[in-house]
Formats: sequence, C-alpha cells, structure tokens
Amino acid sequence: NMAEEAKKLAAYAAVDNYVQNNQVIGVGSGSTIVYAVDRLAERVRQEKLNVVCVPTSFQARQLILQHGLTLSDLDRHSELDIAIDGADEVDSELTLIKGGGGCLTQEKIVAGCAKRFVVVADYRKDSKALGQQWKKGVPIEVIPMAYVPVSRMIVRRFGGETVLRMAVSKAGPVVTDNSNFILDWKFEHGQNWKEVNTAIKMIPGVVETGLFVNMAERAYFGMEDGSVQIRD
Ligand code: DER
Repeated sequence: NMAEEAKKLAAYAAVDNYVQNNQVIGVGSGSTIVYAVDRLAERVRQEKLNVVCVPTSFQARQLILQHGLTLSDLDRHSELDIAIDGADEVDSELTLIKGGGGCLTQEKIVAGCAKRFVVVADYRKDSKALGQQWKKGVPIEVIPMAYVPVSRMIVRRFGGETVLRMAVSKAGPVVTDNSNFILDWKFEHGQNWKEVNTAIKMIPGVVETGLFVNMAERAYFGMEDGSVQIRD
C-alpha cells in the first residue's frame, strides 16, 4: 500500500546516499528500517561492501542476522559512522518523537554514538510541530517500580496525562528490551522540547525519553506521489 511504498522510498534513498564501504552502521527499529536493511544487504552483496551493523533492539539484531550482515556492538565500535532509524513524528526543526515501537533507549544511545544520524519515514511522520500528526504522546522508558510516581510528577509539572503501555500479545504492561516499562505521555500543547526532555530525564526512575532533540542531521520522507522529500 501507499505508506509501505513511501517507507521503502525513504529507506532506499537514505541507504543509497549514506552507506559506503568500511562503515560501522547503527541499525534502528520499527517497520521502515526493514526496507533500509533490505537495501543495505542488497548493496553489500552487489558491491561487496565491508560494513558492520550495531543493533538498537532485539528486532534490529534479528534483522541483521537474518540478512547475513555482520553483527557488532558498542564494545567493539563505540563510535559509529552513521545511524539510520525511523521516527513516529519529525517536526520542522528535526526534533523527533520516537519509541512507538518501544525501542527508544537503545535507539537514542546508538544515535548518540553516530557521527551522522539520519531518519527514514513515510509522509505520515512529516509534521510542523510535535503532536500535529502523532497522537500517541511521547514514550518514556521508566524503571518499573517507579512508574506511578514518575507519572504523577510528569502530569503535575507538564500537564496532559500519562498511560502505562500495556502489551497486546502478553498479559500486563509492555516490558522493554531493557526490562523496563513505558509511559506514553499525552502532552496537551507544544513545549520547549529541549527543556522538557532534560527535565523529564532528571526525574528519578526515568531511563529515557522518546524526544530526540538536535540529534538527526537529515530526514528522508517518502511521499504519496512517489517522490522523496529531504529535511535538513
Ligand atoms: O519505535 C521507534 O522508535 C521506531 O523507530 C518508530 O519511531 C518508527 O517505527 P515505524 O518505522 O514502524 O513507523
């Protein structure tokens, strides 16, 4: 369908523009990145590229292994040449909401270790201001024993409401790859996202937020009309 085709367009454009031989590549999580890994594996085979891949989740690790790509980690490569990942929403300043797939913590670590971080997304993620397109709020990874006080402090200080993310294929809450819970913070209005990200991060029990501020250098959007839009 149209959104899947758009994801593929963005993913192929990013891989074809950023991937070169002898790179250490951070591989994101979600559904759009699957197309990027497909294209990466195709290029590795066709061009005999020597690259290693660092995953951002169990899902990314499976993708790397299933495609016969070389798996690595931050112990071996603490600085990456590029990181490619999806996003739930991208605003006009390239501030991202990520974590719709629950992998935000390792994604932010890997993105932070990369010299260049590029986002691949379909047109639904293309936004002017966070919250315009994405209505599920900002994912926040929390230590399970603290999710109630953290919820209370976020709502008291920043308004809106928080929802503990419940699993679909498992009874009870979603448990992340890091054995934590996720709160989805449904904010009411635009914020100074740089300040809010820092303030939420400082709340005891918060592991990470899904606000990626000043991290991405570029976003590729696959559009409905088959074109690719670039935001720098
Ligand atoms: O959970 C995540 O951070 C994913 O990268 C998400 O933001 C994008 O997932 P999608 O490509 O399936 O929309």
